[in-house]
Amino acid sequence: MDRRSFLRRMTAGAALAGVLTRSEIPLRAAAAAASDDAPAGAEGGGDESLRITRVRTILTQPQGIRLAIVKVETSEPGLYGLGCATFTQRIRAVETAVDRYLDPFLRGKDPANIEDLWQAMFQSSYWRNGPVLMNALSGVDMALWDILGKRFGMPVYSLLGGKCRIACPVYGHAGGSTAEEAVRSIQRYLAEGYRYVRCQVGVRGQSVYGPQSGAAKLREGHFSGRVFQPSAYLRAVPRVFAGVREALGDDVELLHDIHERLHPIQAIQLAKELEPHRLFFLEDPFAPEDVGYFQHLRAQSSTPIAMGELFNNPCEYVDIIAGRLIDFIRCHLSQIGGISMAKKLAHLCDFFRVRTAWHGPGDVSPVGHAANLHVDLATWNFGVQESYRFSDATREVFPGAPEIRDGMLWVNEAPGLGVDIDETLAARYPITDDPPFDMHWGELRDIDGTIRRP
Ligand code: GCO
Ligand code: MG
Repeated sequence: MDRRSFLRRMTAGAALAGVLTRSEIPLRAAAAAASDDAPAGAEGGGDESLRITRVRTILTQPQGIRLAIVKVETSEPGLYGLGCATFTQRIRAVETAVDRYLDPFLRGKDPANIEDLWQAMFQSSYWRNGPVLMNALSGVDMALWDILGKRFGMPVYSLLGGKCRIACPVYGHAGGSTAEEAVRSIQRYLAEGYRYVRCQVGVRGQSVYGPQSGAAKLREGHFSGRVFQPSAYLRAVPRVFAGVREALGDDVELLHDIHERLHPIQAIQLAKELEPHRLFFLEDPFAPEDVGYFQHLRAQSSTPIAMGELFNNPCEYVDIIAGRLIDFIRCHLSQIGGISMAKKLAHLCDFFRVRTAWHGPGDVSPVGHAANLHVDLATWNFGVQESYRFSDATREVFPGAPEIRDGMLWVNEAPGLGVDIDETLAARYPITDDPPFDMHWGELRDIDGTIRRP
């Protein structure tokens, strides 16, 4: 192929199909340098003719939480990748984004061009960011890394630079309405070898994020559904933490999630009041809409701050990282762009001494937890990992799911992400569409009926 016909082919290809093959990307540089033909496959490695043949979602809920898996199939029989695209509250919208938009967009493309495909998917809707499209894209991104690892026989953490640690410390979820209850709950984790425990605090009569405590006497005229009063919660949390520290001493690392439930000035008060109890981190003190408050918090308290599970968009996190306003970034990998974006974000954080603590609740599938873990292993500035206990049913549906031992999460050393899905078993746990928006989110109110953040 001469240089002119090559450039014509590139222009036509880019305009009509958006296809950049692995052999064309280095060739473009060669063309710019006015060199002659380069042999196909000059960059070496892999099968040049490998193509994406199908992209589809698999929805399942073995543990009662709707999960969305993306499967990217290739032209090589048996070679496929899996990713997590779980946005449980809007799962049918993600399914549509993957099956109706990304599948036709990606068929015929080279699965090895991960960065190029990421950018192409990202630009392809023109209006971008937002949880539905980012989950769809992230699921594909993770699956492409999975394929790459399987193809070259390496675990994804190796492709990302190799292990910085043997396994990753995780935190468990404890809580109680009194210090005594919380201590008992934390001790169960310590007995299993955990060194980090997140402790949530129940308030009688209120629907807090975490442990539920008994009902309170209702007053006539008060809202009688799921009630949350920020000031009652603000008073309860420091009391419980004082008792927990006194009972358990300094060894255990304690964490707490405000879940953006307080008014911003109350979150600042709580960070100050918790200072004597030396938290490992205080999570989500503000909603993403209120990130402007971080500088006020920072000026008044040295309690370490973690933030990020609700972020989608670099505009939301770049400034608070570069401004040294948080200590831990805890984005949800499938909300921000999968492994490709997580590694960029981890590197950005590295320059500002911010550590990672990726979001790892039950509405991240075992494939998503594996993605967290592979990034954790390859990240020097790793902080801690949130963990979730998979049931036996979940482990059967997802063979190879990462395992917790002695308070650490262990990867299996299989190529790729190391987690598979048994589609026959997954089909035995069809997702429930009714109610379409579970967990009663959107129904939390103050006693006067005012909607509160979930
Ligand atoms: C956490 C989170 C989750 C979210 C949930 C939303 O820190 O683990 O706050 O529990 O509430 O993922 O669907
Ligand atoms: Mg949280």
